[in-house]
Amino acid sequence: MKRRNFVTRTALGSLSMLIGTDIVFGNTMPKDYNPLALQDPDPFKMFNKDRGMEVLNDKPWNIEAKAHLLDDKITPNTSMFLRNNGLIPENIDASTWTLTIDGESVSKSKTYSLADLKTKFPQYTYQLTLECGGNGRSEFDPPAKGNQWTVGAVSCANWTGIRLRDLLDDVGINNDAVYIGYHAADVHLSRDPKKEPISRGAPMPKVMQDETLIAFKMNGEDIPLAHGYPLRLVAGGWPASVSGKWINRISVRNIIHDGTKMTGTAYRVPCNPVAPGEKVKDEDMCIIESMPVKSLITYPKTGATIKDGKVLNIRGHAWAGELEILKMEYSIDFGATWKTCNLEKPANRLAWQHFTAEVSFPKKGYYEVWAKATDSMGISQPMLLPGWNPKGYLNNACHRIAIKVV
Ligand SMILES: Nc1nc2c(c(=O)[nH]1)N[C@H]1C(S)=C(S)[C@@H](COP(=O)(O)O)O[C@H]1N2
Ligand SMILES: [Mo]
Repeated sequence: MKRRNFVTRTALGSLSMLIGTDIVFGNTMPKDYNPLALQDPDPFKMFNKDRGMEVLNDKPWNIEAKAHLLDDKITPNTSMFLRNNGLIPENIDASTWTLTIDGESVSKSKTYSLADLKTKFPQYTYQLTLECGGNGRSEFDPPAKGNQWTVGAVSCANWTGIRLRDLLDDVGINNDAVYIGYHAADVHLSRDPKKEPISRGAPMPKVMQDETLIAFKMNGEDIPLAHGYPLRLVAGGWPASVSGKWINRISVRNIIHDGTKMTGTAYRVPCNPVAPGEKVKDEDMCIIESMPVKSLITYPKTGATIKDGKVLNIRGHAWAGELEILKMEYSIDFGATWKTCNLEKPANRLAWQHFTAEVSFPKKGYYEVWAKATDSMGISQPMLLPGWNPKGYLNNACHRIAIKVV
C-alpha cells in the first residue's frame, strides 16, 4: 500500500500550538498544507504594531496610528504608520545588498556594499519628522481618492545613517545635477518587474542638507523590514514619499526626476488656490516640498472625561517642515480665544517639538480642545480645513479632541 504524504506528528504539534487548539483530524491533513486559520495574516503581529492602529488597506499594506498612540517623544515602531505603494520585498539579504549611485550627472557610477557605507563614512543620528503628504485626506470635501488617512500618518523616529551629501562627494557629481531619484526593491502590485511602485526624489539643496540621511538604523536598531530594511533615504520635513524605503539605487539627474509618482498630479498641489472640486491642469500642479505647520494633541485621548474643578494636563507635538514652531496655543471655545502652551525646542532641525498645557474649564459640560501651531514665518494652522486640492494633500487643520467635564 502506498503511503500518503501526511503531516508529521511534530509538525502537527506546532501547527496546533499556533492555532491554539487541537487539529482533530490532523492525522489525515496533507503534508505542507497551511491550515486556513493560519492563512489570514495578522498585520499587528506581522508588523509589530499596536492593536489600536487602523488598517486602511491590505493590498498594499497601509496602517495609521491614532493621535493618542503617538504620545511618545520619539515614535516607536509599534505606533509608526505604515504606507506602501507596492508589495514589501521578501528575502532581503543584507550581506549582499548594494547601493548604486548613477545618473546623467555622475561621470562614473559607483556601487557600495552595506559594509562600505557603514565603515567609510561618518554616521549621524537625527530625530526626523516624516508625514505622508496625504495625512488628513479623509476630511476633504469633495473627497479625494486614495487612502483615507485621518491624523495618524506622521512619525518622528531617531534615524541613524550617513549623509547623502558625503556619499555623493565620494562618487563625484557634475555641476548640472538638479535632482536625485531613488529606486527600491519593493514590487509593483501587478508584479511586473519592469514597473516600479514609486520612485521619487528631491532637488539638490534638500539632498545636500546635513539631515538628509541614507539610514540603516531606526531607534537604535536595524530598520524594521516594513519601514525600509536594510537601507532607507530619510528626508525629514518633506512629504514622507521622498524618503524611499529599501533603496538600492540613487540616480543623480540633470532634470527633475521623472520616476513613478513624480509626474502628473502625484504629490502635487495646485500652484495657485482653486475652488473645491475645480479641475486643475497638470501643468498648473506644483511638487510638494516642505510640509506645512501642524500639531497633534497626543494626551488625553479624545472623549476623555475629567472631574469638575480639576485641571486637565494636555500634551502633544508640533512640526512645520523645514521651519521651526515658534508658538503653540490651545482653545476651549471653538477657536474664539486662544491661550499659550509650553513649547520645547526641537532636538535637532526637522524634529517635531513637544508642548504641554494646563487647561481649566469654567463649569461642567462638553468642550473641545483645539490646538494651533505657528511657524517661524508667522503662519498658523487653519482652524477647520486648508484650501481644497484634487488629490487631498496637506490637510494641516487644527487637531481637536472632545472633553466632558462631569
Ligand atoms: N520604496 C518605497 N519607499 C516608500 C514608499 C513605497 O511605497 N516604496 N512609500 C512612501 C510613502 S508615500 C510614505 S508616506 C513613506 C511611509 O513610510 P513608513 O511606511 O516607513 O511610515 O514611505 C515612502 N517611501
Ligand atoms: Mo505618503
